[in-house]
Amino acid sequence: MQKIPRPTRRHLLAAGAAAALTIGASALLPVATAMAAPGCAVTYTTNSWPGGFTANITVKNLGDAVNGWTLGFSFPDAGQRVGQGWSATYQQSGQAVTAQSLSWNGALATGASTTIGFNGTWTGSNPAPTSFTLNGTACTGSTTPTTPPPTGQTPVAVNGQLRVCGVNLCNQYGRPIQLRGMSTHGLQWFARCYNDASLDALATDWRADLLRISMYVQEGGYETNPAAFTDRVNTLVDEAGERGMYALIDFHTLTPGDPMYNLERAKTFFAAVSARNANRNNVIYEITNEPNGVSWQTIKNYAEQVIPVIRVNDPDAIVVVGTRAWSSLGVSEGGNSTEVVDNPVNAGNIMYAFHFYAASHKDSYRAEVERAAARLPLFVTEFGTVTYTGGGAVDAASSTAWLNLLDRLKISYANWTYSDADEGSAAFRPGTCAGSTYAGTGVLTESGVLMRERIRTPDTFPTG
Ligand code: IDC
Repeated sequence: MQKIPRPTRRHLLAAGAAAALTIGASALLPVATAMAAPGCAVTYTTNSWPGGFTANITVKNLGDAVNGWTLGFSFPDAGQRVGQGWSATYQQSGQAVTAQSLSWNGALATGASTTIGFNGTWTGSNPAPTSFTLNGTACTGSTTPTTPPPTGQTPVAVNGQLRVCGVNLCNQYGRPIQLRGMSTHGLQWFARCYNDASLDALATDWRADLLRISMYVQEGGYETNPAAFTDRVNTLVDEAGERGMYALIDFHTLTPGDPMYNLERAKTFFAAVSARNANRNNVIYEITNEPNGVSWQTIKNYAEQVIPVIRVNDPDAIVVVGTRAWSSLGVSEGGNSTEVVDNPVNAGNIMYAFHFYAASHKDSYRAEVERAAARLPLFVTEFGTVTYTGGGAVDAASSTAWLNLLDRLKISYANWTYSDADEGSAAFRPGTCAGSTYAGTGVLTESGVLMRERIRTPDTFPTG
């Protein structure tokens, strides 16, 4: 077999590849790069049903910056047709299709990506196109970062793309499931707790299904450096995906309690993360953590402005909407779930958040959850075993009553927090994240021991 030299930096530059490519990144390129510039990388994914499909296409520019682009590809089957599209102007002639950029997404810097899509129809079969061009140059690169598709029996491998069915969270087989996992603490404070060893422990020792990525917006969070926090979230989505866990992207609004205060930030953030993660099947979007001091109508208005921003890029992902009074379905401000049942968010494939802290919220809250769960798809995106301050002693009896209820109703949950914060709700003892050991019970607090025990019991994910 002919030996093909590993591409050198000079080869890459001579071939017109991105100057921004580092030596490290060059290892990700196909060996053929030595001869031809990759130009671009494309991922094309579809959701298909008899006669119809939705396609999402992520285009990554690996060549020089462009200002205006045309993506070209051919359908393998003569019966495949482009219908209504978004984020590009589509034309089809025979089996050849072009998608032309719009004014707002025409500029693509080296290394930048954009996501477009369309609804299509098919008659014979619906295979994905096998080659693409960007402004005439063949797209032979690979989209990076690439997360190898999870294999084996991980939660994402078994359940695939989730969707809401009735009041349940359902897997790719349309069967109700419960996801059990942990929430990060604020990324601005506890980034050191989310590393390979801690995430390995979460996936394999805790056998968690879910990582909630808690990105505060205020308190030194997103608003102080949107690009860096967006990157950090995307990296954690990849880390969760590599381990076969779902990632719940939490836009952690808290103070002020009016989500409208962060509406523009939310639109910017969710446009970015939904475009970046459109082709992944492990992402769930939580658009506001704990609205408080505002009406349900205000939260609903916020949701109806943010959800379309996500859906344009990632039409099939589940979105979770926070509820009134710190996501208590209104209860902590004297209301109840009827306000949501009577006036639901005008969007499909959504769930409503419920939060509790076991030492503070007991029977009356449990009764309301049981009542609401018959009518609304609920997701406990955050809860603690302690008081609502995040501190104090573990209330084991109330925590167990809650967890039994959630298990019985198949309500998914994430526990606050997978961190070594010096407070009762944290799973790790203070100082743990300065070390390298996360598995086992030696590093855990009382809350951590209780939660690990519950989360690591075997899942029952139906596959038929
Ligand atoms: C708490 C943290 C604590 C931090 C505080 C303020 O545990 O270290 O100082 O936030 O940012 C929530 C919130 C969550 C709170 C948690 C405990 O979603 O941000 O975390 N809690 O108070 N709702 C109810 C309780």
